Amino acid sequence: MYIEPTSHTVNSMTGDLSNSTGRYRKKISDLKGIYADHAKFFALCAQDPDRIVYDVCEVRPKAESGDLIFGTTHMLPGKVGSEFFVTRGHIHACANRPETYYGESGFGLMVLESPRGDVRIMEVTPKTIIYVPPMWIHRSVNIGDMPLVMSFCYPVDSGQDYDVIARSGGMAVRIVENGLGWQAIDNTDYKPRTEEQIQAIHATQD
Ligand code: S6P
Ligand code: ZN
Repeated sequence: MYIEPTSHTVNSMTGDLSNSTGRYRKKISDLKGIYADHAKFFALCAQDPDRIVYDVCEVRPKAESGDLIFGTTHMLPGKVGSEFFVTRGHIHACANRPETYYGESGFGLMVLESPRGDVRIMEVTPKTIIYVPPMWIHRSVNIGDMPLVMSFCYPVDSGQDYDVIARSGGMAVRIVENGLGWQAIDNTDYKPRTEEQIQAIHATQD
């Protein structure tokens, strides 16, 4: 009648999680339309379409409201032109569901954007917890030259809306290498959300 408690070991270097219930991988060729430099993107895909950008390993108990999903994201280092490797990014389909991320190894950023276009950029370093509040679009970026491993935890009934970013022409900022380190630059393709689009996101809350 009660769910059995479980314990899981995180390999901070590889992101492997013991007794996980699922995993998936995103290769460079899965990430079309995300990066600004299309020519460099297609060149990378032609060179090695199977180049791994990130792996997710998770524990997903039965979908009962009130429960959690938790796991790890392991991102390889790399760039498309000057733009660092990123995850697809999303807002939770039920947008008022929050999330935490914990830095296991490597150096990264969490780029957050509110429906109205406010941007926050948080550094993800080992032993740092990042709180992603309800209603924020979130995307991870590996700004280092080694893998970035993070663990995460969020409510089981969150879901992911990946189109929210594409509908606006990307997130408001892109994270690029500038010779000294990382820099956030404006995404020139970005179209701020209309009031109607903002209200549609708000309407997903329960
Ligand atoms: C899910 C959570 C993470 C990401 C993972 C990959 O809500 O934020 O598990 O799924 O970091 O990112 P993405 O944007 O491809 O789902
Ligand atoms: Zn999420």
